[in-house]
Amino acid sequence: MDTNNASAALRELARQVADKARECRKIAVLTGAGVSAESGIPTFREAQTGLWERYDPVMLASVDGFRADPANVWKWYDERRQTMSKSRPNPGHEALATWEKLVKGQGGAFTVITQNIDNLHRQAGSESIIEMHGNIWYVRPVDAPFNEAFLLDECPLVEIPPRDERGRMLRPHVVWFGEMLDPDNLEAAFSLAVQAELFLSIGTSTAVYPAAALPFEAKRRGAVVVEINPHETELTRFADFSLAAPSGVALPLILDQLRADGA
Ligand code: BJW
Repeated sequence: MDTNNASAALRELARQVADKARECRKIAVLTGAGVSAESGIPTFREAQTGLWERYDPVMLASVDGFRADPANVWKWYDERRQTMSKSRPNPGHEALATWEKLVKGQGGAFTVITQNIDNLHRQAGSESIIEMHGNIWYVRPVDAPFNEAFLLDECPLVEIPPRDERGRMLRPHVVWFGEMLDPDNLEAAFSLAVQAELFLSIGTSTAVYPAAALPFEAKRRGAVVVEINPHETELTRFADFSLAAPSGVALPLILDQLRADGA
């Protein structure tokens, strides 16, 4: 579906969201794997196409899995790095970056809180970004704190598992199941959610905590909550607006409305 084929109902919802957005100075956006689906990066939990259909999350996205077989986990990340290196931002990423500029140009605040590790929001031009689950292009020595992360953009990797110059084994700078998130990121994300006047939850199954708590927290503190997702989630019935469409279609429609009205 492209924006030309969007239904009248979707266009009307986009218009209503744009009307509401115009009244809001503090906007926070939570994104998940669905935002990057149209860039060719598989999501996690979708039937048939999701990564967890083919891979065991306990073995590949947990510390225990990494300890048991670091090379196996690194092979999976190396494959995903190769896929992501060929992926480009799609119209959904681009619309968010443009929306941020519009809002900031008027003195407002606009932040993308992403669960994605693929760097595509930054590539699209978003500037205020919180990467809750890390970044696939960064690594750190096993057992080292978050602030020891550094860029390792060699792709594909020559050595698996990779090591630093002191011979220490490196791990992807991402957050696995059972691991704490970077406390600074977590605090910043919740602070944005409680202050937001408009909170958008886009392309996420709203199934993985603590990120999944953010839209509910925003709603509890009075934000208007918008969900963009072709499928229903736990959030859908709590959302003030639910746009059942791909983000690469729905976000440009909202942006068109904002621009048309000179926002
Ligand atoms: C489209 C679309 C299109 C398709 N347009 N949409 C309660 C409270 C707190 C914690 C827990 C709790 N219960 C359980 C926990 C523990 C656990 C958890 O949440 N488990 C759940 C499965 C229940 N959480 C954790 O372990 C977290 N740590 C933590 O809580 O620490 C404290 C603690 C420690 C010990 C014990 C207890 C607490 C860490 C979570 C880390 C998640 N890591 C991963 C991997 C990251 C690295 C990597 O990518 O390799 O993060 S797992 C995976 O899920 C990845 C994602 O960021 C995350 C969320 O997935 P997402 O983005 O929502 O993707 P999908 O596939 O689920 O959904 C895609 C959606 O897009 C779908 O809805 C589609 O319909 C839609 N879509 N195309 C728009 N074009």
